[in-house]
Amino acid sequence: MKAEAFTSCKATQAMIEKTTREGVTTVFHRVQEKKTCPFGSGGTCCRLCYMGPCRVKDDGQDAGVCGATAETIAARNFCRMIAAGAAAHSDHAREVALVLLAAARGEAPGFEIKDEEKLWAVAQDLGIDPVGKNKNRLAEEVALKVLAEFGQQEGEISFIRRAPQKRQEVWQKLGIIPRGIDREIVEMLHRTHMGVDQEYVHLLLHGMRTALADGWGGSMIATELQDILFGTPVPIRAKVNLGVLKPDHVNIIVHGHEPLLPELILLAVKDEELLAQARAVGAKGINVAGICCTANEILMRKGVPVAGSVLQQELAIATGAVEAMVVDVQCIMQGLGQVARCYHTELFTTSSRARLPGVTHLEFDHHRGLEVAKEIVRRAIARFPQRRKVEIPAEEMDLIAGFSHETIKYILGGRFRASYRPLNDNIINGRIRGVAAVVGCSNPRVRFGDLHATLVRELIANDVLVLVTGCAAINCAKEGLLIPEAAEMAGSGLREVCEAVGMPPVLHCGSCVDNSRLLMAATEIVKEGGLGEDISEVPLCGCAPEWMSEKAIAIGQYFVASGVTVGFGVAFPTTGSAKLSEFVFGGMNEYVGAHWFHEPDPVAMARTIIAHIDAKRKALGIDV
Ligand code: SF4
Ligand code: WCC
Ligand code: FE2
Repeated sequence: MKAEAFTSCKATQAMIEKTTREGVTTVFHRVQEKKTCPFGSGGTCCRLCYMGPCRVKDDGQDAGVCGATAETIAARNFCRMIAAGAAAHSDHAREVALVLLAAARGEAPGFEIKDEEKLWAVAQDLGIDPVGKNKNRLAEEVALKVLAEFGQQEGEISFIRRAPQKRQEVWQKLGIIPRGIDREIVEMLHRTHMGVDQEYVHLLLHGMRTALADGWGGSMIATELQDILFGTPVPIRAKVNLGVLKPDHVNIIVHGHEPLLPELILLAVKDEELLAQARAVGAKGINVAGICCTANEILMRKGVPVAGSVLQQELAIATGAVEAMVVDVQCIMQGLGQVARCYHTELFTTSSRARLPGVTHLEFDHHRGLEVAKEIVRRAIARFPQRRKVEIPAEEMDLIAGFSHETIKYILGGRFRASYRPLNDNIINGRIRGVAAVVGCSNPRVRFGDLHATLVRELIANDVLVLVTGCAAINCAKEGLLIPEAAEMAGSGLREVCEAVGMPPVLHCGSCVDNSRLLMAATEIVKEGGLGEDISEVPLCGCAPEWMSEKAIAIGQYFVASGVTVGFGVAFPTTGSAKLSEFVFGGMNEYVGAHWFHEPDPVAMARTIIAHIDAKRKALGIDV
């Protein structure tokens, strides 16, 4: 097996070769064995009832046993992906809200309210008067209000009111303002049950409502409450790629999505007693590194090194240098269990919602979270002497992260006149052509890391400022795109702006739930003035060239519903139905002023994004 065929990342290549040599199976090995099913891939395989399952051809004649047509089946499947993605982000948010509540009540040792400024801002946006309340009382009210919005049955979720007025009117007119987070997700599952909603536009409108309940609901709540608990990110330097693992340290990897337990592990590794134990087994210290969004969370706020993105989770263990890997929810591959058994790594599942067969379960309970964290560190130390077959790739790269939408304000506007004015002015005068969000996963069905890097290089060379989150951010960081020196690859306009303030041309805005920061950044641009009155007028575009998860579909749909056109690579789950594809790739525009597009080639995707940005500039009368 040729490792170069799968990735341009040298560290990944080395570990693919190592696992192949050692007879260990990873995602890169399995993907070769599994052929995709064209019906499933295009969205026209229905298994919603057992008169089927039915695979339906898109010939205008064929239908499932119940009479469901290709567009109905594909729409239902697409909407279920949105519901699952929204559920994942929102259930993560719920967990954070419960921890905030416990912290406010003094019932969660190790957690406290770190960012009072954010707490005040969030309280006000939730309609809570913060005046005269101490931080714990205020945090308690915020947590209770947010928790109530999950189960709210009528009215509107609060953060919707953060959006530009014109955007809210678009949603109002379509009747798609989310009433409560759980309600929209449940209704989406109900509507897509056999024999309920069978009109694709009607289905997709509720799909948008469900997605909005994620972007302006669950995801935004997760971001905001995590900032309250752990601090709003500011620019910070760190390192990325498997080379961050240390040969002479106990290595602990935190992987998954909720930064709750990982924050406590970071506290635990400072414990003198545990450090002494580590030294006693011959280690120089304890090194914590992240994978996936857990990595992004603690990178953004603490500068903790990132071992890799989603496709490197098994490979990290295969270095033979990882004593413990701690996982919680989302993007955890079951294959990890098998890989861990081939080395000395102890793998821990920690969420009450997720277990892996044959894997140690040590549940994170926020009432005794610090004890759980210490127990994990202790057990990691005990594994250190059992290392074998160690080979840590040399590759590591510098990066700067920490670009919250608040930070973008300071960095461009300065501490005293923090605003989006300079960004807007630079877009208007054409130094910055527009803004592209490059987000989402990595997928072994396309060459890992390559698509992100090729696309982003093309964008910055054409003066497009790039905002990244999730695994896309990690992949771009590995390519050296997240350091100020990367401005040398940018077009002359963007380069000038970056050099003036010392920022990279690609800004790391956080984890996947932090895509909500991008909604806020887009809103700030609109509110600053001069670039239209709605998000759909701003020269902006979103994309996920290497996407794979249902969460990515939910994110894409809330961007589109918020007025940002979004391109996806790999394959697209509506292509089995021409009618549905016409709607999502075009017709949706008439409803929300934005649409999806599908483009597997990264250079072509960059061209489409640039053309879209140029069209928006033209409409604003600022084409230069
Ligand atoms: Fe087939 Fe209709 Fe049942 Fe789907 S809902 S499996 S199309 S009969
Ligand atoms: Ni978000 Fe995609 Fe990574 Fe998982 S961590 S793999 S959803 S981008
Ligand atoms: Fe994520």
